[in-house]
Amino acid sequence: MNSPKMLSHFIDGEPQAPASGRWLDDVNPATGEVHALIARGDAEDVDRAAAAAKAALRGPWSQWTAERRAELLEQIAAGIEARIDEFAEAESQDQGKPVSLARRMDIPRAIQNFRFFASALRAESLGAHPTLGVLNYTARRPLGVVGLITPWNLPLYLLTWKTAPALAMGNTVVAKPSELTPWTASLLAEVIQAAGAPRGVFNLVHGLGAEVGQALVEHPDVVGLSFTGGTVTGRRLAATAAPMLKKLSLELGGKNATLVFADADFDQAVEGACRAAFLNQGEICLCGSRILVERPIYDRFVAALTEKVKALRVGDPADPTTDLGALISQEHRAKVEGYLRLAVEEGGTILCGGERPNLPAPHDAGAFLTPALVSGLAPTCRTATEEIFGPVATIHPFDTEDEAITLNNLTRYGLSASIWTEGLRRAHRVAEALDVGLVWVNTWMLRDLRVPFGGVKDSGVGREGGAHSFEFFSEAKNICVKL
Ligand code: TXE
Repeated sequence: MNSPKMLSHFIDGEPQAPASGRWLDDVNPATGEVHALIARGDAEDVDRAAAAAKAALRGPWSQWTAERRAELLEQIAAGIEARIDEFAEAESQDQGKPVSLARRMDIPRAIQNFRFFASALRAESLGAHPTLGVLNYTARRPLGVVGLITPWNLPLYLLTWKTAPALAMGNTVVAKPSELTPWTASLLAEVIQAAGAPRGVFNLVHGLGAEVGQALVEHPDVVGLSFTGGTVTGRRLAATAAPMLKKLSLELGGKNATLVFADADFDQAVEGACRAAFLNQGEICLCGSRILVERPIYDRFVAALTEKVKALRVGDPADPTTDLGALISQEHRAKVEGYLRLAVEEGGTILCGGERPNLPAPHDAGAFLTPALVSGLAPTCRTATEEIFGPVATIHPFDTEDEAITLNNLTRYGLSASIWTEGLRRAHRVAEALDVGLVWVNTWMLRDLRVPFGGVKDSGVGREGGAHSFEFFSEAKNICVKL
């Protein structure tokens, strides 16, 4: 067997071993094999990274024009693109998702994040407010050293979604990817360096949330934090960072509804509900895991969706015909299975799925689970309202538009929803009434990077995307000139 890959920190322009000398296992969840060792960072490593980032803020980087930074982002995009297969393989092996999905979605979207923010930077214009004899105008400056903390479900995609606007605005970065999916972040650090970023502009510290994440949140030189992850972690992070008056962006969990009205295009709605529930093994904060269907089509819809879900192929992530790969870990699969037991206790019927598939070695040791659809549950029960973050969707009938809205709004989350209807007025009316940050009509997860992205209630605080990201990663300064 080859010796495992060593994923070091990347600090001040070079790979660096952890101060502790300790390493963590990086497990391929589809096989259970340890395929890399991860630097186990601690507060000392975070301190080194923050010092490098702080020094870089005062270095040549501070003299870079917006145009030059836009060119850097394009170079980074090209650097990822040139290694797209390597990135897709790494993402799949770390996360469990099908390689085909990483190749089609995660990595192209990461590339697009850099291209998009390069164009947005070039197109940016700031306000001026002239009156007789006085000119007020707005200038921007970077925040400074920013901490980016990202989760395991869309590792490169979410890290680049923060890194691109942070660099565009002239900040320096200390990134902390999930300890479960560190590999593509290490590849990204290589690409950023090769693209010509000055040393210390992008730093990466690997390790556990409680050790590296917490130290980053507490570090006095880190003035802004952009976090995507679980709601409990987000709350803890805010409890530490808010009293230090750090700027915070929190993108947290979701328990999103798919609302299907009787006048919807039936086949498109079935297809859309299936994709929304189970893409990426259901491990996306936007997944539609509560499917609400208007009573007249409920039985027919349940039958059609069950057939579709049963036809999804679970297995070898490298097989191009695979729809669902492995869940992120054995522990996470156990959590999801726990919710399926709870669903039965709560009176639900598992219409399909929820089983460990029989797969040949080496995937017999992987964290696979067949996609499950559950009916017969009260829409207020725990299974139907708590974030499971796996291949489990519950399905519920409703009778009126008002009831559908009430059912959507009763969870503590408020990230997204999709509405399926051919009724123009209804689509707008319902979209307005939902307590969420994002609504799709007759589609799901169709993304335009300019639009505000984020949730309400327990789904988070703040918005990312286009000008919203630029606003987060900069300080606006008003300059008033008496002419
Ligand atoms: O996320 P965590 P976990 C949800 C999902 C999942 C649950 C827990 O329901 O089952 O959250 O997942 C870092 N200070 N989502 O435990 O812990 C951590 O190392 C600073 C929704 O994996 O929130 C990782 O880099 N950082 C979600 C990041 O936070 C800390 C995506 C996210 O990990 C820290 C993932 C601390 N004290 C899970 N503790 C979404 N919204 O997409 C941990 N971290």
